[in-house]
Amino acid sequence: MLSRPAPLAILGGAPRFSQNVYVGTPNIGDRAALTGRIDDALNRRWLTNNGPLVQEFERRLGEITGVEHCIAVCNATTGLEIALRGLDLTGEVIVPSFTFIATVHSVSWLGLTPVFCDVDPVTHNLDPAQVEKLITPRTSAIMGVHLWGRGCAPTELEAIAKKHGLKLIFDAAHAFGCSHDGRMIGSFGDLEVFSFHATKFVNCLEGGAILCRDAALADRLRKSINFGFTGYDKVVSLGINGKMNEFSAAMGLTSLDAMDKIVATNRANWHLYRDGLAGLPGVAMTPYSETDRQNWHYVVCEIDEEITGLSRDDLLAALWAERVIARRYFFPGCHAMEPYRSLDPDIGKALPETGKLSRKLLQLPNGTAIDSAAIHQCCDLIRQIIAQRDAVKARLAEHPELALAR
Ligand code: T4K
Repeated sequence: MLSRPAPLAILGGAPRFSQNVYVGTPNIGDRAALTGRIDDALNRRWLTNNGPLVQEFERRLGEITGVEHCIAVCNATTGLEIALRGLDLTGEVIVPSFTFIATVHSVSWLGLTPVFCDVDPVTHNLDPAQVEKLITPRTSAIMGVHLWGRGCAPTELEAIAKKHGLKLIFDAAHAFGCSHDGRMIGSFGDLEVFSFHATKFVNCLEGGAILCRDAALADRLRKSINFGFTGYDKVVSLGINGKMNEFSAAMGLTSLDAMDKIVATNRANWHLYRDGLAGLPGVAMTPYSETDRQNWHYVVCEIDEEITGLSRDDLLAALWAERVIARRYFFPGCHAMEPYRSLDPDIGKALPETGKLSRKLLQLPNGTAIDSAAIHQCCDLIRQIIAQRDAVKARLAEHPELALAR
């Protein structure tokens, strides 16, 4: 006789997991190698300011991406700000709203005006045709984001930038280790910026890197991450402190050693989710190219409420009750957050695809911290929650405190 599945936690059962299962649990790599590197740094008493581990990390980034100039920084957000400043931009920068808030804040932080552009519903990335329509005499740059590590139409955007005499920057926070049409991400546009935050598949605790192919630009950027110093007593330009420290580089190098294994795990997990959710009406996995290099870090699902009969947010609330802390990146879109929301309350009307995606997508846990049994449980839970949608909706209507903020 088949046993009945345990009641869902949102309906009063016990949570399926005994502790939270997160999107973004860090991959650690070889602890002994990590602590060995940290010990070496302590023994050297050289802890930051272009130390040997940072230099090695930069070299390794160059080998992986094939890009000549790789500048390690303390995080990607600061990297974006330093990069934008280094390009001497003015006026407006075209950006997606469907991204992490750091993309847009980096533009505003410099006193530039972010101009929101809608995304393509299939790629989730900037739609080049819409980008071109937003170019004005005030536009100085386009900033694309390779969301989920999938190339943001880089060749089309390079052509548009060239035609209009604009700078082109990529927020490549998600895209380390990925390629587009055979060319490594990191090598497109005027420059690209990776994130190595703890939640990224290769991590430096906090960290990032700016990559570019122009030696003069690289030289300028390198000075500006260190206050504009060129020697002990000599400052030649405006600068800030954007340096990566040695512990971060130790973590980054250890992470790079494990990179191939992490990618293989991510990829295998992604396929387990795909198989576990196969044939479930209204739930579609966002695919990755099997021909280009991918890091398979984000497991993205599109929930079609018309078919599932349950909204993405109600599904998420039920998963959270089970201690599966799935996410709704990037709800509600940057344009709907402050300060942008108050600056132009109607801008959402020009961003219909951003609005739709921000209500449909969810991301599931991936990485080396989750095993196949947990992935099977997550898939099983999604099936059960959708099968019991009427009870779930009734429960959330009775207990709005269990629902996610809209
Ligand atoms: N551009 C884009 C497109 C980005 O996605 C990001 C960052 C940036 C720029 C800026 O890069 P950085 O300046 O950060 O280098 C997380 C990350 O914090 C953020 O780096 C990332 N994007 C974004 C997509 O995800 P949140 O708001 O989801 O929350 P957070 O950092 O609290 O982490 C999520 C979950 O991960 C936690 O709930 C628990 C788990 N976690 C987190 C940390 C830090 C752990 O288990 N252990 C940990 O040590 O932003």
